[in-house]
Amino acid sequence: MKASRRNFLQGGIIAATGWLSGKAFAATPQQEHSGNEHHPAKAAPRAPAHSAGSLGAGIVPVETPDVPKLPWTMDGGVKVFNLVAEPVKQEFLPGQTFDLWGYNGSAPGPTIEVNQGDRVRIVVDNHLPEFTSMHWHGFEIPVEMDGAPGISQEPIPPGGRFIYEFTLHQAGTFFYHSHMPMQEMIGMIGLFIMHPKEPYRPRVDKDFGIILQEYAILPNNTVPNTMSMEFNWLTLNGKTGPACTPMIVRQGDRVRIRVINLGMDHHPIHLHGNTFYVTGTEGGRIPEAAWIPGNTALVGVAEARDIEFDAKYPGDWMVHCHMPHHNMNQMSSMVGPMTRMPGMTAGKGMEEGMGIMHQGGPASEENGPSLGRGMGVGSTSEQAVANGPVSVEQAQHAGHGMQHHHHQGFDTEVAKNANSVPGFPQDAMMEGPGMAIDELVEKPETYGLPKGWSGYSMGMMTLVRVLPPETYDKIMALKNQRR
Ligand SMILES: [Cu+2]
Repeated sequence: MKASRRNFLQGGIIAATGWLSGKAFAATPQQEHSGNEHHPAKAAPRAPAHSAGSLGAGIVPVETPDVPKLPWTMDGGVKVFNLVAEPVKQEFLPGQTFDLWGYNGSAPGPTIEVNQGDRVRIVVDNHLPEFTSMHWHGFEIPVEMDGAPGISQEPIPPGGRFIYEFTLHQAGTFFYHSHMPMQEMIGMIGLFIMHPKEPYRPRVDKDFGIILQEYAILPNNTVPNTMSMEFNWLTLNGKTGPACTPMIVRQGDRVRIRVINLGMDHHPIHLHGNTFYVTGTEGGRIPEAAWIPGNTALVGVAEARDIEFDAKYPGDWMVHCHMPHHNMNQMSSMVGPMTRMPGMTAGKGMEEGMGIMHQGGPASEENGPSLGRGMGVGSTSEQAVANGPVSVEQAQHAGHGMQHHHHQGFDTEVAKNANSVPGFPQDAMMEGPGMAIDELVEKPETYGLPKGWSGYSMGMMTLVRVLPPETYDKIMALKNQRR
């Protein structure tokens, strides 16, 4: 392998020079435009393809729960990937499917996993109805490959293709994303893991990757409002609690979790019951002398944070964003008293929120406590609200969960005088017979969780399950059966 790497590099330089020698923005061999017709990938057949293996000794593959890996083919010494930018249907929760844009049928897009030193070619096909461009976030690669539309390349037109090719000398947690901001907000990002040649010390037994995203989707809509500044769907790897697949760990394992964030908010990611060290950023590995212990890592927009810990303590440990509004699903229907008090207005816009009043004062009857919040449809008292996180039918289908309250002698989940209590509702979340959907989100990774658990998992919330060997083996066996 090493002997032939020199040849890959030479080949790459020729390819890059070929692009450079073309006129700026002119079609070149690496930029094929084919009008509006969609065509199957020619340069990168999707099968047969490699999907794992070929990592350095002692390095474990990254698991990205609920997100597929992107397979590749070899062309000489070059790993060839094909990413198709396209509209996708993404199911955040059972029965809650939204129209996003992503890659290869998934938003976020599939995870790319390579080794430090690899030469990679990534064929990007644009099956969107508008221009796009792919940026390799944090990559130290030639500027012609940077994916900055109008600067380093002409954007890729609908039906077009751009072939990126570069050699990767870095290692760490990186990502790819569309460089069109509104496309970023409708899902267009994916993890790009570069493994080091030698495993980091101490080496880990489990390595996970999580992408944080947020969407503003009005009730009875399926398309995110990418201009909104408020968000009601918060996702981990394109799923929202309780649909996020738990991370399964054997007690005693050393665990790494890589978290990246692309959205309009920063997310303090908190791990219960364990102290971790932040061992890496979007720039790569942090020297051990600079590791900082903690249990909450603030993952800013466009940042990556790697955390590592020894999973000493058995238990189902929550991992979640600690922004309270980020632990909710479809919260616009349940913004406190706004949904409850007859005659209260809601959904006042930015202008009023900034104090530009056309009538009345901020706390006047016209504006009310909703001023500037812009919650819009679903939070007004004049409209029927039909946007709970899960339909009653689905909850009934699940057949248990928070209904255990009834078994304990409660007639309803809320007190009879609830409407007269200032501040109500807060954690009622969804009224009606239960919101636990254990059976709908059941999978090997949820084996053995307490009945009704799913009723308390919302938004950016998942679990690291540190399991004794028997339970760990049982879940692995269930996973193998499912395959
Ligand atoms: Cu958050």
